[in-house]
Amino acid sequence: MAVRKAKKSKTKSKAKSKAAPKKVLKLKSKKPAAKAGAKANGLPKPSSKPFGQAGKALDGVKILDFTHVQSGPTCTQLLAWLGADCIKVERPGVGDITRTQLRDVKGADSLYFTMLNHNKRSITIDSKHPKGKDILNRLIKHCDVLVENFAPGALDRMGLTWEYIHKLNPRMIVASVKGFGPGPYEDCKVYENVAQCTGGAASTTGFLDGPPLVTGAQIGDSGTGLHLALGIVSALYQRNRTGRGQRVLCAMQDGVLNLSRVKLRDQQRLKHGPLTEYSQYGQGIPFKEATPRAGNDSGGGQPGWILKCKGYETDPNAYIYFITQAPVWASICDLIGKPEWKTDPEYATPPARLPKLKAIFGVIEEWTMTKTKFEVMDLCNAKDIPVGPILSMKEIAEEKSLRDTGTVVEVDHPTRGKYLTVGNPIKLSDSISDVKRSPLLGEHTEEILTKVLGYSSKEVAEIKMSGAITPPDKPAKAEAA
Ligand code: CAO
Repeated sequence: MAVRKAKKSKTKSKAKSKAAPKKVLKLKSKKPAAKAGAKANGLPKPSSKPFGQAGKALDGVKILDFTHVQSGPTCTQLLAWLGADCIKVERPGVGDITRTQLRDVKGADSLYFTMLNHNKRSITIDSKHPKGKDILNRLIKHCDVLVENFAPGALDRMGLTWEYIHKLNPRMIVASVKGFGPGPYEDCKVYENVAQCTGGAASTTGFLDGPPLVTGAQIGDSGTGLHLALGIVSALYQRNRTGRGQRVLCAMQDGVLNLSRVKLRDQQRLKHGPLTEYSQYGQGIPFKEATPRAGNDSGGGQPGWILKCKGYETDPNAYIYFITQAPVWASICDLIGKPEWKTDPEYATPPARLPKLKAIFGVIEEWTMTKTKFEVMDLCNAKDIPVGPILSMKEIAEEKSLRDTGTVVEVDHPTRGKYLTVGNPIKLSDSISDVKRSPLLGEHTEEILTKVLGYSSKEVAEIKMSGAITPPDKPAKAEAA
């Protein structure tokens, strides 16, 4: 193997050296390298401001946020944390349906809503009202990106087709989450678990002898929101060259499948024999046509399993994920009191261990059950053995290091008081995220109408009277009286 690699690199360097003279000539014809570098790609001179004090990554980007529930709001919240001005349009009197879903504090926006809509401004507009449409037209002209995750066809039914938006503002990027891409299911409404099931996650999650399982991580909603955010930032970058907007579509099925990529890998490997790292192989259970559910087997080449720790009888999270990584096998044997396994040919090599993984993990578990999950963590990490304690949400909420990095943040809210949220998991050294509470319904309606869209106070009064920004059952006239 090593000889082959060396040969390859020799061939490469030969090819390079043949092409080299041309490049040297080109460079010579330019200005000195340092000066050319400073002007590369038309970039400004590197800022002399301290890191973190040169604004935010997406400063100046204006988002018309037409999102609701989870997938779309996750995306726009990320963009807002990165500095974009996010104007969330909500239906008068109702708002994003999650404001009232799973409510824990009477009369206050739910945690479902508050934890997905930080750093945004809220404007209420009836998008089907003629005056509401006028406001939306102004917003479309003002903003760089429209993000939506309505049911298929809903945006068109509001009159906001791609053709209409593109004509009004050719620079606008229109980004959508839908359940499915074009095809037989494109008109279907989709929620998280539908996406997990249709994207290949559920059929490959759970135990072999049980039904398919959905996972607690919101890979369909938040996962697709993440994908969409990358699509939007890329479209903004391309717009710098082309000057025009484009459509960005992320289907939740596609997003889940992207995250289940290794399972499609395994589907194809099945043609060439059993999947030896799946524990059913060691148990002599034949494989069928499709990638099976693998329980807690690790997805990669290093066998792993969840093992009981001290206290598991009463604590549902007294478990640890234990990986029998080959290079540290000897350390594992010493730690669990099985030094003889280091040299026994039945245990010494990964292929010899594969058929008896269940029994091996059983022996390791006898050891882990004598320790707490944190003791196992400390003992194993001291020997470079990869393990992961099963952390409860309570433990995560109380974890100091996550507070210190801003990954878990305490936020104050005028109607619900203090609550915990997950801050921006993407850390940029020159664009520091601060987490601001979610807006109350319509909190910024007047501010946006006057300061952003330039309506006069007389016009705002007229708009209010028209019912375009107020709930239908509470006309502005009655409110004013
Ligand atoms: N003014 C007036 N009408 C408004 C409005 C506003 N500001 N905001 C929304 N509406 C209207 C829409 O126009 C739509 O009306 P029509 O159907 O009559 O045209 C209506 O509200 C409902 O919108 P919707 O169809 O998106 O909402 P729903 O509750 O019926 O469906 C969901 C919800 C999530 C299933 C659907 O939006 C969907 O499939 N979205 C795409 C996939 C997605 O993001 N799913 C993730 C959801 S999180 O688990």
